Amino acid sequence: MSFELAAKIDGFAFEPHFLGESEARDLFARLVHGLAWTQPTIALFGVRRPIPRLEAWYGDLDARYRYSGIAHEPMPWTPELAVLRDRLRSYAGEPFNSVLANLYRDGRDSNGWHSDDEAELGPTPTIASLSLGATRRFSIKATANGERHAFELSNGSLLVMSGTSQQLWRHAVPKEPQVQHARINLTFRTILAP
Ligand SMILES: O=C(O)CCC(=O)C(=O)O
Ligand SMILES: [Mn+2]
Repeated sequence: MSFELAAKIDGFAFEPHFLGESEARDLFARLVHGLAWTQPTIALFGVRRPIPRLEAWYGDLDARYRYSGIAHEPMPWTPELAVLRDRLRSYAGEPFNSVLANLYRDGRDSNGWHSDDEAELGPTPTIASLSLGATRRFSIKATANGERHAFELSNGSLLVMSGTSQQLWRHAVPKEPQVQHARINLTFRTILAP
């Protein structure tokens, strides 16, 4: 989809060059080796399977979070993640206190249809999603009528989802078997106090 169209979907703001190419590439190289990646399993229709990507959860000590039946205890901020958090806090005007990092090792890794609608995020969460490495498609589908759009999330791009975006849309990162390189996505979130 074009950037013009992206700008018109309420609750989605796309900044293709939030980080410069080389800064984003350097950051990718440090995070791919520097974060404590795990591959949790989730139960789907009674079958436990590893998620089709790796993930790592960082944040303030009290920013606990459950999703897809997984309890996430945050690890303490790394220096790189803390710098990005501070930049994104001032850019988005949100007190982000955690980040879920996803590592898509290649185009066989993916993220299925979901909304980030957990109670801990409140009804209208702002989520800042920074992409590093390989470009991957981010598809959105309206819960009401199935209307679909897609963003190409390239190295250094930032997608900010806010307002009713999690209520009105589901999103996914589909498999793209032709993609041979890895991608890291950092979703900065604000976990509300229990
Ligand atoms: O990888 C992405 O762009 C999206 C990740 C995502 O939806 C999530 O972590 O909830
Ligand atoms: Mn999500």
